[in-house]
Amino acid sequence: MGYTITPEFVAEHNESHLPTVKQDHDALGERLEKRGISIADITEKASRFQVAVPSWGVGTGGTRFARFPNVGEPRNIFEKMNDCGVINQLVRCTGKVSPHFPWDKVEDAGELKQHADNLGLGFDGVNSNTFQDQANQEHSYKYGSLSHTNKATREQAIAHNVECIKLGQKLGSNALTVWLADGSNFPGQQHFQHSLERYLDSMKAIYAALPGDWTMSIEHKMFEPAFYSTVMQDWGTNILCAMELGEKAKSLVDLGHHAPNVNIEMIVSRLIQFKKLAGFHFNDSKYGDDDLDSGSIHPYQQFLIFNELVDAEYRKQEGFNPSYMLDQSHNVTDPVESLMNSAIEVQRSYVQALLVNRETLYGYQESNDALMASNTLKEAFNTDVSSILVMARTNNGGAVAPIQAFRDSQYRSKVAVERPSTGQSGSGIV
Ligand SMILES: [Mn+2]
Repeated sequence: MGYTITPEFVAEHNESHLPTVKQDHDALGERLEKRGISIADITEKASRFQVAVPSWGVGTGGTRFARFPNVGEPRNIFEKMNDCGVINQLVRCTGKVSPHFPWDKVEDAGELKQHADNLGLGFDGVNSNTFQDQANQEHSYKYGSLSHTNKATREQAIAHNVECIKLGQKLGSNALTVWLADGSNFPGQQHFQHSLERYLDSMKAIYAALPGDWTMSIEHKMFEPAFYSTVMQDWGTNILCAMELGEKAKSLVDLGHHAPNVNIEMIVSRLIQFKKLAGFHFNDSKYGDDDLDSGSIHPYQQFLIFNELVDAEYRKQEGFNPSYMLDQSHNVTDPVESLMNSAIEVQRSYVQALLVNRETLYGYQESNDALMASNTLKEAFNTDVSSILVMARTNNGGAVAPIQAFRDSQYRSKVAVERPSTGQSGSGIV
């Protein structure tokens, strides 16, 4: 099982902090009460919030130029699960892990499921990988996979996705996320319509293999690795394909997969309206698909996205059941620390959005009071909800200060002894 942080260690870490935390929470409770908000209700909702972590997120990522490995990196899915277990133990809002195949493929899925059960973890959506060639692969994906001009290559990519579904079923997952790197680097290189037709035909074959209670999450991305055109490039193409494929196909929003300054919260609203929002890959970015920690660059944007999500929840919007996940790459931080930080920041946006007085906002919208409508959102965003997050976490057995607790435990240096470097890692920017 490897070295792990014990509940006793967490309890000891919490002990000295808890009286202050309670005071802060009570003080915030009094202020919120004046705004007609029950802090007990909000804290309860916060404690039920969940965001999944990606298996590839616990390894050090890299850029197109280099990768700088960290000591004590997980060498396989079992060690990745151990790290994810520590994350959830300290933050208590990351109970599910999203695996990526074939990186996380194991001989015995039952053994992996048991390992997850022992750590109190479940599995989120499974991810296929047709953006790189595997050893001994018959057909190369150099010129595409599901949309490739060659039928045998497409069939190989379809078979891989179907295999991912079967592996996911054994792990208790109920979603397949398909991100496609297919595209072109030169004008004229690819026939736009024909390549999308081939993609759709392939996706129909995968959809046919999808169990009844599964979701097919389609992930779009504007560019990279293709630099001129991408087959599944934006939410427009995404929702069109999801509609064409059927009810179980929905669109996944990765925050970094849009052009700078795009109004992502509005895309989210559109997807909600047409019952096509599969969920999210949360991360942040300054320039492109930077995969930076959630809320590190544009926390207000993340809040505005949650404003749409909480609004849909408030209105009891039909067919609204998105799944939340982090999708990041860590080059200069410890991945466990960054994932904990991001999970907390995503949870923070959710809690801030819960503070928006919806009826007041609707009133300002109806009377065209632009300034007060905006200020209603700002009031919620500017409220420091840290004590709610701490209380939600510790009520569930988590740590008051997860990063401090992680550092004090010396987890990384202890597992480094058990994990000599292999020089390989299933991680990257996806
Ligand atoms: Mn993603």
